[in-house]
Amino acid sequence: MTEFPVRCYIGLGSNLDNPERHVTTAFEQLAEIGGCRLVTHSSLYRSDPVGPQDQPDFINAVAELHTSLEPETLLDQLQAIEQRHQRVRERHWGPRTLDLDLLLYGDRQIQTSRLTVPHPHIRERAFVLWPLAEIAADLSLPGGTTLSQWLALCPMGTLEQMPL
Ligand code: A4P
Ligand code: MG
Repeated sequence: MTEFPVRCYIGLGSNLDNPERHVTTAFEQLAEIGGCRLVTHSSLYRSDPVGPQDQPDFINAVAELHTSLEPETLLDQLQAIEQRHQRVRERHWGPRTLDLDLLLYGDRQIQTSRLTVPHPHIRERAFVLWPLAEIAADLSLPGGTTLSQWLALCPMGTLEQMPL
């Protein structure tokens, strides 16, 4: 942890063009970012789209990354990986080949023009909270709550853990 002192969690999502492949390839690409170590990642999860319904189901997962990069430098690296997946931004909450969200950056609360951390919608999204709980069940969150408290308010809904 000393070389890469900050523990981060990254949310991965895809619903286009073989989503499982996009997400599993992204695990490998996260592991290759300089200044970071990929510690673990969750299983893959399938769920109905949140937001516009006229799009395919999503595959989601969460990865734990330890890093020495500053938050916006890490965001640059995440966006570079999205670009390698031919990510096209067409509509808000619309379909995408790969979305990488910086969910948590240590216990920091960040608000800049490019970055809001914790990611603004985490606490109401089963497709983030349940994969996070798989790899970090005892997590405390900035502001003094715990992941268990958020999970208690967020049913799994259509979320399904996929077999390995
Ligand atoms: N940005 C600000 N904070 C962050 C952060 N913590 N991590 C900025 C990453 N980026 C952050 O992102 C737009 C801008 O947000 C970036 O340029 C960055 O500077 P985007 O990914 O281009 O925009 P978006 O995808 O339209 O918005 P966002 O907020 O990433 O979408 P969401 O909230 O991820 O929602 N249903 C299911 N079942 N599973 C899903 O994964 N995803 C979405 C997208 C909708 N429905 C879904 C899923
Ligand atoms: Mg995003």
